[in-house]
Order: sequence, then C-alpha cells, then structure tokens
Amino acid sequence: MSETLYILGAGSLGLLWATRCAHAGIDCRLILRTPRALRDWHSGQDQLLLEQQGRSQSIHVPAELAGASQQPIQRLVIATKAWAVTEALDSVAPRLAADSQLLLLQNGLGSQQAVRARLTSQRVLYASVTDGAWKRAANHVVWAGVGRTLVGDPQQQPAPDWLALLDLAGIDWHWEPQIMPVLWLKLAVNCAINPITALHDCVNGEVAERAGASFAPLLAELHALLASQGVILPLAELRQRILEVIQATAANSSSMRQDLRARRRTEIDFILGHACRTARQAGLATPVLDSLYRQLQNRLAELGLPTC
Ligand code: NAD
Ligand code: KPL
Repeated sequence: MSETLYILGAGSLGLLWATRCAHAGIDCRLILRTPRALRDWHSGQDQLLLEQQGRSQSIHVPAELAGASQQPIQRLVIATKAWAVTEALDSVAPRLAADSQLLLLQNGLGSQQAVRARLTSQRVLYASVTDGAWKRAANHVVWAGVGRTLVGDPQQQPAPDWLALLDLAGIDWHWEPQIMPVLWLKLAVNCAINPITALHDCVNGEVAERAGASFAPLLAELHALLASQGVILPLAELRQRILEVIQATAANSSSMRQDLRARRRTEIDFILGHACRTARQAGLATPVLDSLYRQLQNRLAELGLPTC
C-alpha cells in the first residue's frame, strides 16, 4: 500500500479527494492538464483550501503534469467529467503498468466502459459518489454536501487492499459487490431529474410538477430500461426512490442545470444519451426520454454548447 495515489483532474471532486487524502498523510499527487495550471499551482505554494461549513483549512498537495515524469502510476483516481475521460486516459497511458489499478468517479455511464475496453490487463473500479463539492477558486474547494461513495468492480472481483487508503482519508465509502445496478439506478435518477431541471431552469424540488403528465410515463420508461439491464425492482419502488431524491435535494440545482447556467459542457451524452442508446439496443420504445434528449440537445445547441 506504499504506492503514490494519483488523482487526475483538479476539479471539484478531485480537489475534495486530494485534500482529504493529503490531510490524512497519504502520499497523493494531483495530475494537472496544462503547464499554466501547474505554474499557478506552484505559485500558490501547492496549497489547497478545503472549506466546509464556513471553516477552511490549508493543505499541501503536490501536483505534476502527466508527461512530466516517467514514474509508473500504480494507483489512479480519475476525477474528470465523463466526456474528458478518454483524453485524460491518453495522457497517462504511457505511465500505466499492466497491474495498475484505476478508480473512476464519473457520473452517468459509458465513460467507464470505454476505459474498461481500452485497458485490458489493468483493474478498473467504478464508483458512485453522492458528495457535493464545488470550486471557489483553482485551489479552493467547498465540500457542500457530505455523501457516500460506493465502489465496485464490474468484473465482480473482491475489493483490493489499497482501498483501505480511503478509510484513512475518512472517505465514507463502501464496497459494492454489484456496482452496475447501483450505477444504473443513479443514471435513472439523473434521467428523471437533471433534464427537467435544465429545460425548465428549476430546482430539483419542482421536477414532478414541471414534468406534469409526462412524469409517470418517463418513470415507466426508466423502469423498463433498468429491467432490460437486469435491474429488477417494482415500478412503485423506483418511483419512491426518485421522489425521495427529489425531496432530499429539493432546494438544489442539479449538476446539469448548474452546467447549463455556467455555460459549461454537460454530461448529457453519459446520462440521457446512454439511456436512449441502450433502450434502442434493447428494442425498447422510450418516446419521453427521446423527447427530453432532443429538447435538451436543441437547448444546448441554441446556447452554443456541445450537444454530446
Ligand atoms: P470538474 O469539471 O469540476 O473537474 C474536472 C477537472 O478535470 C477539471 O479541473 C478539468 O480541468 C480536469 N481535466 C479534464 N481533462 C483533464 C486532463 N486531460 N488532464 C488533467 N485534468 C483534466 O468536475 P467535477 O464536478 O469534479 O466532477 C467530476 C466527475 O465527478 C463528474 O463525472 C461528475 O458528474 C462527478 N461527480 C461530481 C460531484 C461533485 O460534487 N462535484 C459529485 C458526484 C459526482
Ligand atoms: O446527482 C444529481 C445531480 O445533480 O447530478 C442529483 C441526484 C439530481 C442531485 O442534484
């Protein structure tokens, strides 16, 4: 367990993990994208601020560029957006060994399978994260909502020992022997909430009302999609789970609405896109999901944002 833990992506979640690991004395390093980002990092003495409930602490976190060292990367957490994973992986590929292990923190589905397909010998773990974090500045992260992280292996192997580092870092994580159903359920929740909040520019709590008569058929489509992927639960239970998330996050802006408002590229392709494509492959008709996907792509195009 002595290898350095590399965290690729100094965004909200990457910084949250980096501060927590470094604070616990874990040998961890951030991988930044550009020489300029690294210069800026060094000009702040490699210090990162972690803010929670108004209190901040400063933590030293070393950083480097992917290509700046030949040092093999044995343990890698990828914390980029789903659409940036492939390019991020390209940047570190020469430093991966056959027995390197990766942990992917992305929302949605599709990016994980792309990594898995590319890395045939390495172990690739998937995570579902419910913490909420955002960046106040390049080296300042706010931990806004304490959540839970479920980690699992899509090939259903047991947990590797190095994940004990996450305990050391105080990350509330659990090993999930069946990670794919967890990620599919999260995708279904995201499909039911995120597009509606983005299209209606509303908080999560208004989703059912804004969706109106299309909400029940939307849930039925998601239920059939989950069943096609082997995730079997009664429709009433899926509905209940989604309503619980809506209630628990009623005052929040979904990640997709936040991205739209900030004119940032969204993860639409890994949420709605993946859902619609999988439904088609399974021979399911999903008119409500398809329509949400089309409407959202149109809105993104109007705003000059990528539609995938
Ligand atoms: P973010 O946009 O804040 O951070 C991504 C970071 O990756 C950016 O700093 C970007 O510059 C960096 N990056 C992209 N390509 C890179 C490359 N090739 N090399 C180095 N760095 C690169 O995103 P985030 O909010 O941290 O989210 C990351 C993932 O975690 C997303 O899939 C998101 O849905 C998921 N997630 C986030 C949260 C949260 O609270 N922020 C919670 C749960 C899940
Ligand atoms: O995961 C979320 C997101 O915003 O992406 C939900 C569950 C919808 C909470 O906002």
